[in-house]
Amino acid sequence: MNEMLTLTGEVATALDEGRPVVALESTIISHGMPYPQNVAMAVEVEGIIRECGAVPATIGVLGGRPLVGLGRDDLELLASDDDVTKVSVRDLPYVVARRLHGATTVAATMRLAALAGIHVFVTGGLGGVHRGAQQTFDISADLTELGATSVAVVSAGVKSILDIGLTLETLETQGVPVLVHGSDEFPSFFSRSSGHAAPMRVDSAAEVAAVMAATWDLGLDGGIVVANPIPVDDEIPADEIGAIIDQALADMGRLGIHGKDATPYLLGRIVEITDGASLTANIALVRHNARFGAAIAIEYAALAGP
Ligand code: PSU
Ligand code: MN
Repeated sequence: MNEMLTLTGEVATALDEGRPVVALESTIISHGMPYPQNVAMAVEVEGIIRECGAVPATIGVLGGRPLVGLGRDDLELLASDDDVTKVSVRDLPYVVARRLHGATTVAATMRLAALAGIHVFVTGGLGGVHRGAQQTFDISADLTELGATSVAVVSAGVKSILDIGLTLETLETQGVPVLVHGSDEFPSFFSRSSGHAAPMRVDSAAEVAAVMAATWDLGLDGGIVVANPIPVDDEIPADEIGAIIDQALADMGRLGIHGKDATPYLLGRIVEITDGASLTANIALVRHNARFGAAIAIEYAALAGP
């Protein structure tokens, strides 16, 4: 175990005993949703994972300490404090050295989860290749991390604020298995459809666990994308959300926002334009992912043994 990490007793004991643990990220709390819905979502999702029989481990950096497992006060701080840095892998050393608070992205959460020995991670949406990346080179470090770090990441796919086709191409280049649960189409977060075929299809948590075991037993280091389409009842139709995303992208262009601020701006703007409807859908899909992620962690723990 890396000495820089601080695990809660609950998480450390579960890992020691080979019981299922599910990592959760904190950028989704600090920079992905407004307060107070963000902290309510974080607490609720931890509860869902416990009810399903796994141990939740929300990951973040407080006062420069990388924490695996957060208390209620930690979640409240990350949800409400203005001085929480968005931390991808390249930001980790700086926030640790400066003893800052940091909310970890998919990439940074994967890295810390792997250091702690956690193999399953649940979130809402992945970062990816931004539209126009041919010019800007803006490709999320989430994708290179998926190429390198052995954690299965459960999401509802990739939002069309990104270029979904180029994101799937980049995942293929990185050697990342992309599994879609119960559908032949890769989902686009708010919608079950994206116009892109599922690279691989699975129909149960046990099938995901079998792919995880095969990947790592083969010595193929790297992550696995598990795309779990949003439930039909919670979907926002692709054409409806498409127009809203185009407006948010145009607003961002006018304001000159780019780099690490792009994704948080777009997420916030979409909530504003939809008058909160996108937030409702976002919370619903995270709940859905938490249930599937817990089931995967339980199946994988049974395969891997204590
Ligand atoms: N997409 C979402 N919600 C989020 C994010 C992406 O629908 O909260 C966050 C995740 O933490 C993801 C990060 O890892 O944004 C990607 O940021 P960037 O594109 O700057 O790598
Ligand atoms: Mn970027």
